[in-house]
Amino acid sequence: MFTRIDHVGIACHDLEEKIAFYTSTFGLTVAARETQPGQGVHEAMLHVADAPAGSSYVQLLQPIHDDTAVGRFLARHGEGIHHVGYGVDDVEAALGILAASGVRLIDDRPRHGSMGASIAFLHPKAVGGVLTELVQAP
Ligand code: CMX
Ligand code: CO
Repeated sequence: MFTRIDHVGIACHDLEEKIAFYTSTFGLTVAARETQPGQGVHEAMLHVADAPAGSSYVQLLQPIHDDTAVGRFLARHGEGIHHVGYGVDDVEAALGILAASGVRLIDDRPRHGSMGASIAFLHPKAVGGVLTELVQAP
């Protein structure tokens, strides 16, 4: 079902500070910067590597305000890994298979994600405490 790890989502208080850290310390490059009001985040995708199945990224996430998914996460857990995003060829097909096998979905249909991707989330309580995202690249 999964073609690669597309990205690891990391929650932070200060996007500029974390971009500076990841670019200067690890030599990553900023592939995209977006504000996604529907997800409640200011974000940056930092390119890590290319592979035959597609590229992989670190997704840095700063909440637009406290009453958002990432805002609540920061209040509870502090900064750190927020979710894992896996590449899939067909997000709707993957959701159908997972729903049929009883996995609790957050999204029963895809929504718009970073860099034009089609995405959907699985509930962390269904995945051993790991918020899990399916990513179909455009
Ligand atoms: N990882 C693991 N567990 C998480 C979690 C996360 N990222 N976020 C919340 N939880 C857990 C909480 O710890 C809590 O557990 P307990 O009940 O055991 O204490 C439970 O989920 C509910 O917590 P909450 O504060 O009430 O959480 P929310 O109301 O924010 O709902 C969730 C949680 C996962 C349904 C919500 O965050 C969501 O819909 N996320 C998907 C969208 C998203 O995260 N968008 C930002 C990223 C965008 C992108 O990647 O492009
Ligand atoms: Co993500």
